[in-house]
Amino acid sequence: TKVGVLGVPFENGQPKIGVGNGPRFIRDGGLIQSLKEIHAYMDVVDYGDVTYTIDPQIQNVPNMKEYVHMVSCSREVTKRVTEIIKDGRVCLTVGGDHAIAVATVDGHIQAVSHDIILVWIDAHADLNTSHTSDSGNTHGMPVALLAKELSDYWPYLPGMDWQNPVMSIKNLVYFGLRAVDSYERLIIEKLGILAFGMEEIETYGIDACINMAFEKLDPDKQKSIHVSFDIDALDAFEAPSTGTPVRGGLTLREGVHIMEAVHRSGRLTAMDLVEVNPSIGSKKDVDITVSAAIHVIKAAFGFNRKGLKPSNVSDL
Ligand code: DIR
Ligand code: MN
Ligand code: MN
Ligand code: MN
Repeated sequence: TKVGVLGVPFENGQPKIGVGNGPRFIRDGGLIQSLKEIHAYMDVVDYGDVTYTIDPQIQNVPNMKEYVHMVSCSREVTKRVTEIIKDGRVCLTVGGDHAIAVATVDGHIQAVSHDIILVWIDAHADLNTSHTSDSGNTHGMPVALLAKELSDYWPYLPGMDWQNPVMSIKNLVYFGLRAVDSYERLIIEKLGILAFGMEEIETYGIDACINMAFEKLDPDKQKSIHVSFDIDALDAFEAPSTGTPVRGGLTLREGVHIMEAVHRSGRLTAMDLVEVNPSIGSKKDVDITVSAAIHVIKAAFGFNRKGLKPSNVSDL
């Protein structure tokens, strides 16, 4: 397996400082080594962190805080993600807040020239537009920016011309929802978006939910998969160091179970792990959150809880 790791220390999509240190803490927590230890064929390249300069031409947009930052950073992230995937690597992007996912999904779509499936694992739907958002925080907007079904609901977005809303909401599935705003709920129901919120996960169990999702979105098993994993999808006890924790969430085991199924599909092409904020909580909280993030990532890239067979023994 060839993996490319990209850090995006972006924190202007929401008001809490510290989430920009996510990439550093997750690397220091042993990310690269943990990936390399999954099995003997892991080929991991760390592409470092994305840097960007503000484009002075870009104007702000009402009710999109730090819009200019988001646009300037996104341009750079899209380019880098496209390059990594075109190099034949699965792109793992470590955030940073969730506003960066507009660019990672866009970069993925530009690299593969066919439909993708977007698996959005989050307590929140991130489906607000600048008109519906109560907070004006752009990390609550990425799915709405990507969805072509919602393109008419946006004002003109200067500097976003590179970003075509090419993603159909028909290729999206949510896992872990439990803090959904009223207009987000309206859109989910009106457009019939596939969503396994906490209630559905309790009703059917996590394994049935992930199987239903793949069967519905990609019955021919041909599309490449993008997973956007907001660490706040996990329960607040499992991942306390995050900007908007919500109780009653996924266990780490459920998060790992989803990612093992994604790995087994063989079609993971890009994954984001976002919203780890090392400035929130105690040192122990930060350690728990970072290690949860690494567990989820390892499962996505083939770590198996059964253990590995010794590589020099053909028959056991
Ligand atoms: C809320 C919170 N729906 C908003 N969103 C968060 O600000 O739009 N997303 N926390 O992760
Ligand atoms: Mn969230
Ligand atoms: Mn999110
Ligand atoms: Mn593998």
